[in-house]
Amino acid sequence: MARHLITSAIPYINGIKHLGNLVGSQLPADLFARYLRGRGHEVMFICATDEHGTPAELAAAKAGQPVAVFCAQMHETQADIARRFGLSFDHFGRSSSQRNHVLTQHFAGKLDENGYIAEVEESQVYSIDDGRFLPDRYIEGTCPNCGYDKARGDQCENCTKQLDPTDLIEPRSAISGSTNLEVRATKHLYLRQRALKDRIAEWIDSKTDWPILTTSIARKWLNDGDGLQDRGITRDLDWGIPVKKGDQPWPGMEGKVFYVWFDAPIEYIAATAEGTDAHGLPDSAWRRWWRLDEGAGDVTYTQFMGKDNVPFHTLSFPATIIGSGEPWKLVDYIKSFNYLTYDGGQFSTSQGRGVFMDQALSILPADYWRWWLLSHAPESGDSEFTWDNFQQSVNKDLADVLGNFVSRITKFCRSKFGEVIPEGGSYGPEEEALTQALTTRIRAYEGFMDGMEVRKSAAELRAIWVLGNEYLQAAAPWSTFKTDPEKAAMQVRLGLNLIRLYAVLSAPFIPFASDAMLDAMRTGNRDWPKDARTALDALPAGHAFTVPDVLFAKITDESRDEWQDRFKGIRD
Ligand code: B3M
Ligand code: ZN
Repeated sequence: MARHLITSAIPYINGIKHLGNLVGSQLPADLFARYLRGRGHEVMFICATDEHGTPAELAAAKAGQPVAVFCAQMHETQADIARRFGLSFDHFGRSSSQRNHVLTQHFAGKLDENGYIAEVEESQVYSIDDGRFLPDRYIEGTCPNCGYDKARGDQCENCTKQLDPTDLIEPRSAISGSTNLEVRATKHLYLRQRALKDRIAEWIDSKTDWPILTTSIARKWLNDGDGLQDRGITRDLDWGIPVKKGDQPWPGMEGKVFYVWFDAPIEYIAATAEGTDAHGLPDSAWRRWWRLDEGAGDVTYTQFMGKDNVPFHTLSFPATIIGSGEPWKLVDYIKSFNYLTYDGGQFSTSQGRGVFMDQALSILPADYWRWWLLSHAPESGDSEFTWDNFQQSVNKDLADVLGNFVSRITKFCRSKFGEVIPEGGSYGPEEEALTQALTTRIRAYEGFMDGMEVRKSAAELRAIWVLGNEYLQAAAPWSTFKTDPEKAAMQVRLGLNLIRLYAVLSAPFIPFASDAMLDAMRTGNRDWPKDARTALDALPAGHAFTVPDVLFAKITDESRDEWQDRFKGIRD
C-alpha cells in the first residue's frame, strides 16, 4: 500500500465552471483518486475554491454582495455541484481560510529571510474618487488600435490587442466610471524567481517521465527571451491575504494583500490542514502528507491542471517551496490537459456558451458526462464536444454495451432461475478463454490507469465490457437453457459475477452506476480483481440479487437537438 497525495487545480470562485474546466483538472484527478483507492492505496485528494483577486471582487460586485458573503455562498454552490458530480475530494477547502492566511504569510516570511523577496517601487493608476489603486482590468477606455470604447487596461476584447492602462484613450474607472485618475507610486514585493532559476531548471530536468505538454511549457518560460522573470506577489486590493512576514507586520506594505496566484497553490497545503482540522485531528495528520521531515518522504504527489496553469505549478509554486528552504513536499508528477472546445468554438463563461456543471446535471446524471468527458479527455491535443458525438458515446458505450449487458443477464436469470445466482455446471473452455482475455485487458487497464492515460484507460474499460457482451452472445444461455439447463446456470452465474467485476473496474469512471450495479448484486465486495478467475467466483450460487432499473437511458434525437439549441449561448 502506497501513499498518494493528489491535487486538482482549484477553481476560481467567480462562477460555476463549465465542462471544459471540469475535464481539465477536477474530473481526471477524481478518476485517479478513485482508482488508487480501489487498488487499496492511501489517498489524500484535495481541491478548494480559489477566492482572491480581481475576478472574485468583480463577480461579487456584479452579484451585489460583499465579497466575503459572495465567496461563502459560491463555495457552497461549487461544493454541492462537485459532490453531485461524484468528485470524491477528501477535502474541498477555501483559499480564504485562516489556515491559508497563516501559511501564505509564513512562506512569504521565509522567502524574505532567505533573500528571495525584493521590494520594488512602481507606478500605478489611482482613482481619486474610488479611493483605491485600480488593477489593469479595472480601467476602461477607448482602444488606440480599433477605437472600441470599452477596452480594458490589460487587453481590448474587440481586437484582442494587449494593452497597458496608459495606452487607453480617455481612461476611466470600471468601478465608478470616474475619469479622475492619476498615476501614483506604490511599493510591491517581488519573488526573485531569477535567483532560483538554476535550481528550478535542474528540478525540471530531473522529471524525465513528465508529459511533454508539461515540460515543454515549463522550459519555454525558463528559457524563452529573457528567461524566468521575477514576479510581483502583492497587490493594492482590499480582498486577499494581508501582507505580513510570518505573524509580523511588513513595514511599508500596510493595506496590501498577496497576489491571488501566490496564495492559491499554497492552499493545496492549507486545504489539507483544513480537512484534518474538520476531523479534529492534530497537525501531524496533515504534515505527514507535506513535510519530508514528518513522514511525507514516501508520499507520491500528483497534480492535475489545464495547460494554462502549468507555468505557475512548474515555476512559481516550486520557487516558493524551494525558496522557503524548508522540507516541504514538491510535486512528483504533473498531468496537464489541453482544451475542450464546444461545438465548433470555445466554451465561454461570459457569453454562457456551452454546458456548465449545474446545467449538465439538470439534464442528465453525472455518469453520462463523466464517461463522455473522460473518454474524450483533451490529452494529446484539444478535443471538441458535439452533441452528436455525446449522443453516440452514451447510446453505444453506456446503453448498448454496458447497460444492455447488465439488463439482459439479470432479466434472463430472473425469468428462468429467479433473482438468485443459479447453481450447477462448471466453467469450460469458453469461460477459460474469457478469463484469459479479461486478465490481459485488466492488466492493460491497470497500466494505463497507473500512467494516467485517461483515454486509453476508457478504451480498455470499454473493451472489457465488450468481452462480456461477446461472451453472452456466443454462450447464448437462452438457447443453452433448452437443452442443458445446468450449463445455462453456469453461464448465467458467470454473467452475474461479471456485473460485480464491471462495477469494481468501472467505479473510477462511472461511480454512481457502479454503486447501482453493486446494490443490484446485493454486495459490498469491491475487491479489485487481482485474479480474474477468483473475481468471477466472488458471488456464489444461492446469492440473491435484484434486477436493477435501466442503468443508462438512450439520448433521443429530439433531446439532442433541443439541448444543442439551448446551450449555444448567450446566458447572462
Ligand atoms: N484558479 C485557475 C483556474 O481555475 C486557477 C487555478 C489555481 S491552481 C492553484 O483555471
Ligand atoms: Zn481594440
